[in-house]
Amino acid sequence: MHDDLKQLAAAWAARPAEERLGMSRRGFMQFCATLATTLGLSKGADAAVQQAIESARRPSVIWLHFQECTGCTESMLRAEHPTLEKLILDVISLDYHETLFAASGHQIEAARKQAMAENKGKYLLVVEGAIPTRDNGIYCKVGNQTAIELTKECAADAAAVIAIGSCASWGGMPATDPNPTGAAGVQKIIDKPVVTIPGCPPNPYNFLATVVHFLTFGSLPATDPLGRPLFAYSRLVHEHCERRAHFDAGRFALEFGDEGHRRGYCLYKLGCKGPETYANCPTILFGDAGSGTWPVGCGHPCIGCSEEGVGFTKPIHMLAKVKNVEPPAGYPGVAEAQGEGMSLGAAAVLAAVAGAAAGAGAMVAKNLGRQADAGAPPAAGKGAGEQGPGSAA
Ligand code: FSX
Ligand code: SF4
Ligand code: F3S
Repeated sequence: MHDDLKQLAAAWAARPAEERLGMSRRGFMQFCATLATTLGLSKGADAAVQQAIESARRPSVIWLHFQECTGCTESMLRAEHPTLEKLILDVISLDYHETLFAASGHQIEAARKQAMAENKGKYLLVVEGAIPTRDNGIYCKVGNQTAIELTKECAADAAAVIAIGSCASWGGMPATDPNPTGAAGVQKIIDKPVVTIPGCPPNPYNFLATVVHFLTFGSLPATDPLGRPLFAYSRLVHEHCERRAHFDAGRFALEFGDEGHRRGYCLYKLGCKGPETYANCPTILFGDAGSGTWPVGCGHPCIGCSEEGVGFTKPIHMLAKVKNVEPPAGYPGVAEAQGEGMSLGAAAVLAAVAGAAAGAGAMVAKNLGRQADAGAPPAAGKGAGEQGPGSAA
């Protein structure tokens, strides 16, 4: 890097974190606290998160792209929360990213090798997109190396590996039958543990919280056997869906546009895969646009985009297998009005927080998107709904 640029970068890094991130001090501290809660950390851990984010030492990130639509990166960049893109670009040192880098060809490949050598054993490897395995992986090459070769090479000296999106997690859309290229997830290619953040695209806050966990503790968060962080994927979409009361009461939309659909009834009979899909979509929401901004909230059945064996595998309108069918101890309200959502950003982050904190808190998050009226439903009690994937029926 040119000396002037180095000085500029150093001066920028020396500024207070909230300034770098374009936030007030209060907003920054609140953000750290909510991320700590998102991760299910114990009381007081927000100070550690704050310290980690404030630290000028940014981990080097090598971000590979293979068979995919680039939606993971796009959704990350399109997040409306005022600080997300700044946070992700400021808190980490993105040293290689094919779609965001201005450089190309030998220049960018040299940058990747240099970043890997300089940060040996310390960098984060993020893989976006599936890896074709058929015919020695010839269906996806970058810089004359196959995706298999690149993944192995970059994973060898990585401190941690994150597969972002369903494609990198388990094959996703490119692995749809008959899967002509033998598309597979990162876990099939390397022996190291891989944290998977499935979803097509995944929620950027789940990725962000995972990175912040790494920054804070030097390790990745606890996961289920599929590598999914428990803070985000331990519950079925169905468990915290705002239409769940209609499911329990037997009120279903039977056709798009029918009376039940217009009234916001349950979409199970239109093929909603919420009952067999583990993800925090109903509580974390998308696009920082307030309540209702997730597939079911918009009136479309969940297609199980994050769940291997469901998304891009089961026909969209096929009925879902209903997991965790035992009734919970407490029920959400039946007839409360949907609110307009709280302020931008705050809704998404707080929803992420409470939603991911695993437990009754998820209902709190959903309620944040409603108008603060007295008719808010009670929190879900402990019951079958408290079980994670390992105990699924
Ligand atoms: Fe696309 Fe990412 Fe889907 Fe895949 O997302 S949004 S096809 S999960 O790898 O770019
Ligand atoms: Fe919500 Fe779908 Fe479950 Fe109905 S089936 S309650 S729409 S997740
Ligand atoms: Fe995907 Fe279903 Fe969530 S379609 S985005 S897992 S609601």
